[in-house]
Amino acid sequence: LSLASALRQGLRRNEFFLAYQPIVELATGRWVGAEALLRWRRSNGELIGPDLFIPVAERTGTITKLTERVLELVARDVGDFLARNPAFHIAVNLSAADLNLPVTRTLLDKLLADAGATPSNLIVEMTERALLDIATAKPVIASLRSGGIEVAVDDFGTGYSSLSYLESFELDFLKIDRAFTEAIGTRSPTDQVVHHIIAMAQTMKLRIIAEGVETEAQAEYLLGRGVQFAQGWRFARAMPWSELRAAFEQRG
Ligand code: G
Ligand code: G
Ligand code: MN
Ligand code: NA
Repeated sequence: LSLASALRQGLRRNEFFLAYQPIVELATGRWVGAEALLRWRRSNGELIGPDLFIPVAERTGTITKLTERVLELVARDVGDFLARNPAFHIAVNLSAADLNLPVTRTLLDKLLADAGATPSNLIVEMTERALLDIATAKPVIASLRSGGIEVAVDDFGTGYSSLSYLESFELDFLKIDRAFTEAIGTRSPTDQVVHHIIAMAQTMKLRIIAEGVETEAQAEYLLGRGVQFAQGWRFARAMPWSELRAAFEQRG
C-alpha cells in the first residue's frame, strides 16, 4: 500500500484527528487562541505526523479532502466554545492548493456557521511548502480578509517565497518559524535574522506569533522586542481539544 492510497483509506476510516496548541499572549500569559494540528493514527496504532503525510497529500491531490476533514473536525471539536468565548482564535493550516479553490471559502463559512462563530474567531495559516500561485491566491486572501478572517504567513523564513508573500498579499500575522526561535541567544548568524524578521514585521504592521518557544530566555527576548504572541513547550504542548477547553476554563 503506498502512502498516497493509505491516506485515502485513512480518510475513509476516520483515522485523522486534531491536536490543539495554545497561542499565548506573551505579556500576560493568557491563552488567546489555539492552532489546530493534524494527526494520523493508523489502524496498526502508529501515529504519523503531518511533516510526513502533508507533502504526500499535496503531491497527490488528497490535500483537498484532508483540509475538508480538518475543518469538519474543528467544527465538531470546538462546538459552541467560540460563541461563548468570542475573543478566542482558532488557527487552521491551509495548503497552497486549498487557497486556489473556491470551495475553501465555502468550507470556512460552514465551519463558522456550525460553530456559531464569527470570522474574527478564525486565523488561516498559509504554509509555503508548495509554491503559491500568487495571482490566484491574491483575490482569495483579499476576500477572506474582507470577510473578517485573519491570515497568517506560517513558517516564515523557511519556505519558497516568504518575502514575495509579504509583498503580494495584505496579511495580519507573521509566524516566526521554530528554527529561528531556537537560534535566539546563540550568537549564530541566524540569531541576527530573528532580529531583522521582527523589525520587518513591525514595519509592515504585522502582528507576530513566535513558534517553538521553549525557554524563559526566548520568551523574554521576544517580549522585549515587542512580539505579542507565542506558541511552544514553554507554555503548552498540543493537546486534545477537550483537554485544552478544560485547562482554559480552569485558568479563568
Ligand atoms: O504538529 P507538527 O509539528 O507535526 O506539524 C508539522 C507541520 O505540519 C507544521 O508546519 C504544520 O503547519 C503542518 N500542519 C499541521 N496540521 C496541518 C493541517 O491540517 N494542514 C496542513 N496543510 N498543514 C498542517
Ligand atoms: O504548523 P506549525 O509549523 O506551527 O507546527 C508546529 C509544530 O511544532 C507542531 O508539530 C508542534 O508539535 C511542534 N512544536 C510546538 N511547540 C514546540 C516547541 O516548543 N518545541 C519543539 N521542538 N517543537 C514544538
Ligand atoms: Mn502552522
Ligand atoms: Na509553522
